[in-house]
Amino acid sequence: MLVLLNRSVKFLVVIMLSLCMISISYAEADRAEKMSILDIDADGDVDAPTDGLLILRSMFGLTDDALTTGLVASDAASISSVDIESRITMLGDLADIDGNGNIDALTDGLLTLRYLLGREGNTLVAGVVAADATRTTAVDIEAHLKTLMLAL
Ligand SMILES: [Ca+2]
Ligand SMILES: [Ca+2]
Repeated sequence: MLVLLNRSVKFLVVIMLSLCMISISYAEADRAEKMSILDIDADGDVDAPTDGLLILRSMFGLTDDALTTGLVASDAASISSVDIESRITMLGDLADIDGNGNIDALTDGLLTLRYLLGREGNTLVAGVVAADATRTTAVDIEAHLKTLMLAL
């Protein structure tokens, strides 16, 4: 009887431990999602009205206050325009969404913003892909943007 009880306790401990492991790995996956390099204002979410517009404004050449005024999410960690600029710089060539070798507001910037607004297919790419782009189809462009949504 005691042996049986002992076994059940061990069994329970094993179950409890594996449940713990499962919730830990879920928590990690959650955190990883929130570390997208497109989360420019570092508030934990990738949003069109903040992160998308910050990227677009930066591609238009805006810096400092002109870049950030009115756009940093209210729940964002206090983040300076310098930090925001450096986070956008970190995107580097990844921000060349259509893959033509240049980072342009009217193509790459608008593609990013449209994607964050939930557009897909033709409504994502129509009119905003450079003539010399290497990624031209909605499928290719969505795939590239999707990788940017993932953690570094
Ligand atoms: Ca954000
Ligand atoms: Ca480009």
